[in-house]
Amino acid sequence: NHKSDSRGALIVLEGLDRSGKTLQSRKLISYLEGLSYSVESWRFPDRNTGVGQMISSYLANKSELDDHAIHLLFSANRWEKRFVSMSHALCYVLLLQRSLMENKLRCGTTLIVDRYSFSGVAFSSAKGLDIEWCKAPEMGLLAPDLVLYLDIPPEVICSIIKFVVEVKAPEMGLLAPDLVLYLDIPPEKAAERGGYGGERYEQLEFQRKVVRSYQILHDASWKTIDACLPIEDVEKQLQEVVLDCVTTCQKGKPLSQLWS
Ligand code: DGP
Ligand code: NA
Ligand code: NA
Repeated sequence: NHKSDSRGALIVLEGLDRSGKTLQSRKLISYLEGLSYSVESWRFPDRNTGVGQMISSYLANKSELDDHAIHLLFSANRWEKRFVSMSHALCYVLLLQRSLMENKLRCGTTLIVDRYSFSGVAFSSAKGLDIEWCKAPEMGLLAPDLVLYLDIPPEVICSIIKFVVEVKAPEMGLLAPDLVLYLDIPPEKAAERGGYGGERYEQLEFQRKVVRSYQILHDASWKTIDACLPIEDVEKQLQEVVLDCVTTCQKGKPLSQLWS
């Protein structure tokens, strides 16, 4: 069935701090909305969740955490947006529920995501952590296939199990983006931009290491854009590649998992 395979695109923006990701995400959203596409703006870390608040306090130097521990918190922050839990219905169908992210995409909504797992690996490996160790929590957590809270009538459980079997085993890992837009800026140039230095990682020497880590992660899904060009030029270039990607996904390009 061709039509039901049509979906939104998963598009990620990556780059050093102050490379212009947030501004360009906003511009992409209004561009796609102007063309009547269904589109949402996401960002990682999402500082609004409980985990996100711990990350935010760490970034503001208000708390100290072991490098491994903070790496796992950043990853957990992506996993918590991967799955839907039906806590309000007194039952939890984890993993076999379509993910929050996957659901949006399958319903035809394109997601423009400001940072994703690549930031996770680039920033933690820049501290000296092993790159494969950094990738591991992004690739696939072991989780229960089904957890049912038993305080509901058996008939309801039966219908949930039936639903679960029909949905089939979904992807175990985080979703791979259809397109990674890398906003390329020399660390020295980024440091000259306003607001720099406010958070933990915004230090020139460290950002130089992040660039090297990003270079290792680069693959065919990446598109590098010169972030030193005037804002309007960056905007134009992004619009072109994004439109192309959205069209391909509309035609039913299958979803895939990150680093699998
Ligand atoms: P932002 O809100 O985009 O300015 O990101 C906050 C900072 O956190 C920024 O310096 C990049 C860094 N960062 C983003 N995601 C991750 C991650 O998954 N792991 C680590 N270690 N750092 C990250
Ligand atoms: Na930042
Ligand atoms: Na940003």
